[in-house]
Amino acid sequence: MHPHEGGRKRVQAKRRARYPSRSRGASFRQTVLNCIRSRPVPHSKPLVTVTRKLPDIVETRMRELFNTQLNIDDVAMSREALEAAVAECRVLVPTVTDRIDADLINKAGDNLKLIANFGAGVDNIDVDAAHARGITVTNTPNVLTEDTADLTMALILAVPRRVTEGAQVITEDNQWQGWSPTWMMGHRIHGKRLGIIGMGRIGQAVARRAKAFGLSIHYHNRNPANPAIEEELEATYWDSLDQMLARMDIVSVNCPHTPATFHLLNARRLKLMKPEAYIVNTARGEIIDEVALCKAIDDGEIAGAGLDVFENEPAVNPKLLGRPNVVLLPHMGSATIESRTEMGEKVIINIRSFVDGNAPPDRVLPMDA
Ligand code: 8YV
Repeated sequence: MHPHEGGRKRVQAKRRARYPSRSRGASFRQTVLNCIRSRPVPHSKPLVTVTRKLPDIVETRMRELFNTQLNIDDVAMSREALEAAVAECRVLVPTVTDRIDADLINKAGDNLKLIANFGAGVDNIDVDAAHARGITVTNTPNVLTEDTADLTMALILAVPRRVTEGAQVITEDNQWQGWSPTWMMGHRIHGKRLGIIGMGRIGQAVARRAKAFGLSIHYHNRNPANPAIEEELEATYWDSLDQMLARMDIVSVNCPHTPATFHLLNARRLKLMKPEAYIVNTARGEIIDEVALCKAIDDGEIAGAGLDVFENEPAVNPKLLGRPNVVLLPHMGSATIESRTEMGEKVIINIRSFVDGNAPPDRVLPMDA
């Protein structure tokens, strides 16, 4: 054998292992062509329009993955700007501050195929109109549950225990005259009854916290919760919202805003509540008739309110302002870097699955589904 023969055979064997088709006689060029043909054809990146500034880490990833139009200034897009966006983009990423109604959806171009909402609630979107145009709608459930429940609990504590009122006493021009046995007395929450309207994910997370604070859990929902959950929370189901309202010390609104829950708490229902009862809302302002709520507080029909959401955001009924028994927060239930980042991640997963031709995990189904 030639001195190099053994080496050449080893190289040929290696090549055969690497390029099996060559060993069957196909030319090297053919092999390369086959490889190229079997590679997925890279499709152009979809145009994704994001209506508000999102956490940097989310925006960076979106720019890597998609042809992304960002709103760096974070000024809410005008109606005209939204119309121009939907006429062009393949995916729209709106937030609670954008009204994606039937009129806007009907102005969308044929390209628009997905509305990937940055938020769990989709009352800002006419989902039926989107479906009628063959546009898929997704949202971002789960990831904001715990943070929203924390903020709800903060309001459940803040109103009866006069937390913001107390915090205003010690400011730079310290007004505090010193401790007194009868000053800043609020009301105990331990042992009181909490009535939760809407026992979904957030309602249950609120119930878990409230139970640990010694509140007894009552709830109203379209259907009773799973028996295992009722047992865990020692929760009492009220089929009648009216009857529940009349017996609660604190009422927490945790249901979505739909046509069925618009003004669910109207003047008549607010009158059913005990005059010592408080109301907390971290869901949507539209669920409570805000004018009726102001009147109920004025007339002493309820003892106070803790509100994170309002009927006409960002406007707040002036009658709610400057009251010691009303704590107001600017829609910040999910405002943690963790929630907002995970909401962004969900948006990205929904878009990617959709673009890849798969069903996005957080599809919003038609209302009557
Ligand atoms: C979000 C919310 O901040 O997700 C929701 O439904 O209410 C908020 O926590 C807001 O909707 C983002 O669009």
